[in-house]
Amino acid sequence: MKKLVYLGLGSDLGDRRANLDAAIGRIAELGVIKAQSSFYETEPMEMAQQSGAPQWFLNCALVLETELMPKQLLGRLLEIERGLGRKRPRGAAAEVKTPRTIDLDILMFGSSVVEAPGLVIPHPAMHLRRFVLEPLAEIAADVRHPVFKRSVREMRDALPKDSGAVKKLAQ
Ligand code: PH2
Ligand code: MG
Ligand code: MG
Repeated sequence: MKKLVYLGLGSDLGDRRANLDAAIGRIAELGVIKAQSSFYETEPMEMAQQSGAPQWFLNCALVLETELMPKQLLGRLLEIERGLGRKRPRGAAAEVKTPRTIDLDILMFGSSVVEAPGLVIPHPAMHLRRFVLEPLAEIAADVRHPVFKRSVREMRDALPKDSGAVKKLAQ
């Protein structure tokens, strides 16, 4: 059965735009991309201390129509991340967030709620993140969070002022 899936993409390492473009090309093989947001330069949040000024992220959001099930989709997204050079630290180091060539997050999967080891949908932090909600509101403003029952627009408008700067780039 076809489902509409909402994805968040981010990169803060290497050629960020090329990384996002390559990821979008690969994601298009998993179904039909129904909508793509603008690209946003976003202030890094929750990242490990970096030497020098931390690199800002490039973020965007997609709506993907796919026949894949959540676990299958996660597996394919992780493959794409690895293919684009994403290195995931193991053990204790996995707890701190370090720069990544590409990060592909399932934000919502239709109105499904999933809580499995390694996969929680909706993404547990999506409602707190301006770098997720601004791009997503561009393409899915009226979609409702299946747990909080609030629309993406409502969640975006409820973010505190200091939830990180985002700058929409011209197309
Ligand atoms: N992703 C994170 C942590 N912090 N900050 C921004 N601006 N953009 C991101 O995509 C991002 C982040 C964890 O995946
Ligand atoms: Mg993420
Ligand atoms: Mg991720």
